[in-house]
Amino acid sequence: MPIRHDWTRDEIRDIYRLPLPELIFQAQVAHREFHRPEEVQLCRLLSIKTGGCPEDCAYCSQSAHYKTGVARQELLNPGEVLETATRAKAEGATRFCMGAAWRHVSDGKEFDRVLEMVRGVAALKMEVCCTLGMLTESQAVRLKEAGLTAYNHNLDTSPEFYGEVITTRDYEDRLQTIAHVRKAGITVCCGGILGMGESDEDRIGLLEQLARLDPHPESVPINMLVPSEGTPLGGAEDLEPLIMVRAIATARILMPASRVRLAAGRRGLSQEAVTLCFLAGANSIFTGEKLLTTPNPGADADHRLLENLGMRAMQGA
Ligand code: SAM
Ligand code: DTB
Ligand code: SF4
Repeated sequence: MPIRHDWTRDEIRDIYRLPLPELIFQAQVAHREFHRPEEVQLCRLLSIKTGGCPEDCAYCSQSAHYKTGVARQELLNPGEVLETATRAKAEGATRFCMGAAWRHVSDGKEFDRVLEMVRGVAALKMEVCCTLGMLTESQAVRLKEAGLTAYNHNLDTSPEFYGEVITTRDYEDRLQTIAHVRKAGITVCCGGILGMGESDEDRIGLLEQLARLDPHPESVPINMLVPSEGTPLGGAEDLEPLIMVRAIATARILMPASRVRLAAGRRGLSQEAVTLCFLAGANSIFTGEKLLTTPNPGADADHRLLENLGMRAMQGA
């Protein structure tokens, strides 16, 4: 099957609404054309600067707009970061992602420190990813020169629902940063969050935006909301897990060559639901006790899960 970038909303809706066995079958066919179905990439996240973010993302424990109990933490030292990355590599992770609760990157000492972290992680021969908020073209170029593999910047939801979740920056800002990343030759990691009270049509709208990017994002994280007390979405209703499965399978069919990540929210999914996500084409997870600020299944549990399924962690460089 050729890789397409001209998917229409109607086509995507038809895929998303297929009977589940047919949807998963089609996702499997797409998956096997581009990936080994028994392999899952293990990625490790680290929050390098926590809390106090000026943005008002309604799901986020790190927004300064809400009282969430997340302790603020200034930018870490490269030494501490490299220690965590080294440990993550020993636990089987091949990708290390550093997140900062910034609205955008500011030039100066702090950005220079991030560049030093990127150089250090790249020297460990791991894929290096950052998510630092909005980025200019020249900042993207400097990150690329430091050895950055990927930049994570999510569209989060459909353009129609976006305003219900975030008011401090718009969809167009997000697309701009993604364009800067692409232009600098860094791979794009871009996805969204499900379980924020959006409709099926919003989930289809998000997938449409992602699948119409040309090239597709090399990495597509599908997060399930981790409700954080104190945020406007702290009391959101639990998402039906099969919606994660449908969204992942649809993403797999639309963007067959991309890595689809079952990102946040695994603690809220049973092993069986996670297994269905793998069958639907997810081929990456975050490992380690913590995501950025919220708990995540530990590396031991993940290795046990993969072993039970007869699957294995993707090997690194
Ligand atoms: N501040 C940067 C930004 O927003 O671009 C980077 C960090 S931010 C935490 C990265 C992504 O994590 C968000 O775009 C969102 O999709 C996801 N995320 C944040 N909080 C979440 C939560 N409580 N549950 C699920 N996903 C979440
Ligand atoms: C993404 O899409 N998911 C990761 C990563 N990109 C940075 C972040 C998930 C954060 C979950 C909430 C937390 O731990 O604070
Ligand atoms: Fe800030 Fe990112 Fe959280 Fe939004 S998601 S409040 S930009 S840290």
